[in-house]
Amino acid sequence: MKKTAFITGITGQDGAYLAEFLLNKGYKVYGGFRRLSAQNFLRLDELGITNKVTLVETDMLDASNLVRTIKEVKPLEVYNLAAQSFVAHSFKNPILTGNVTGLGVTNLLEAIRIIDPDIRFYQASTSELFGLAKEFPQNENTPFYPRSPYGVAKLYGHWMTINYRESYNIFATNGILFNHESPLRGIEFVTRKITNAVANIHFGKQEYFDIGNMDVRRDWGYAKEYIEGMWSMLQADEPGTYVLATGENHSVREWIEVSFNFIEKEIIWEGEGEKEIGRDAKSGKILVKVNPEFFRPAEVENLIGDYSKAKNELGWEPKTTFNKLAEIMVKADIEKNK
Ligand code: NAP
Ligand code: G4F
Repeated sequence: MKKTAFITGITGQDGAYLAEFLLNKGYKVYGGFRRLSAQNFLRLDELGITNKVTLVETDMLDASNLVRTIKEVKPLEVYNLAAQSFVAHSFKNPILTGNVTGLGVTNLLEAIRIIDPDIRFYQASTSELFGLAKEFPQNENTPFYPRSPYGVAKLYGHWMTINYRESYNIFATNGILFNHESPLRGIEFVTRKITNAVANIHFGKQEYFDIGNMDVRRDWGYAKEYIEGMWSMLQADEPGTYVLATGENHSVREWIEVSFNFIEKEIIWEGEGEKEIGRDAKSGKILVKVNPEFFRPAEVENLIGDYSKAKNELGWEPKTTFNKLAEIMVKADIEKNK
């Protein structure tokens, strides 16, 4: 008989890739989506799998709906990927973020506890838990210090997952994933914002783009590889916590420079702080402008992950380098913007 998985947040970047991966493994895949005034299956459409998954109307805010869904779907594995996942937005919507990204986890865990505690549960934890990081690189034992309403909400979800494991013996696992990107990444996140703008500039559709703090550093990997790690975590003998990362980090500034290289432009930086700009070395045209609108009330300056536990216990390793990831994303955006 086919294994059944339920993915919350199937319309998001990771949800779409995970659905594709599980379908290829022979799973029957159910995906939770929110009712919106206009449907949003763009990523599933892009992967050509909208008709291969069973879409179920769910909202992380409605516990009764989650109980009904778990009862009807009868999944063997549940992947909780739904969240208000944009850190900047969480400063403007802290209560909504707390409800969806934090309490939503408990709504789902309660549904599992009530209906079928043998379900294996994956919680999408995040490197944002480390925030103002206390050690470098960060691993499963590094102390947490979240720096945004999003980070705090995820910390709550992280600990609830551990609590349901310890209190009710549920196979409940946390994946602490560092930033992972792809051509399906939301346009508001910095990597995709940049690769999309670079493609627009290439075609003369845009002159320049605004940016926030370019000196922050992130450990960026390729989303398609990270969702395989999620699946591996639920196939392990025991539930636990695993970091997935690349073990390398780079600044936003480097991401900009590398992305422009693919359209054969070199950036020369001028000025400082809010006055900084990036010019095309050849034409002298301004291509990048710092705009304080994109600064955050509190910043996570520097993250870098140690994935050795995942490597040793799950055999998981990242494969795509920083340059290759930028190439994949710039090329995909050039193709889409043609
Ligand atoms: P994403 O693209 O923003 O997707 C988030 C998903 O959550 C979307 O399907 C969204 O639906 C859904 N959602 C939002 N509010 C909801 C609600 N009230 N009820 C039901 N669904 C709701 O995020 P992602 O990049 O795929 O990330 C997947 C998960 O991993 C998230 O939990 C994120 O916080 C976490 N994470 C991501 C990264 C990363 O670098 N990508 C790293 C660590 C952890 P709509 O399409 O309707 O908005
Ligand atoms: O791309 P970002 O918005 O991602 P952030 O904040 O690291 O969060 C992402 O990764 C987390 C894992 O660590 C996930 F949990 C979370 O759900 C999300 O997927 O910003 C990255 C960095 C930040 O420091 C931000 O201040 O880039 C900086 N940045 C500079 N200029 C910008 C911009 N970020 C955005 N989005 N837009 C800018 O113009």
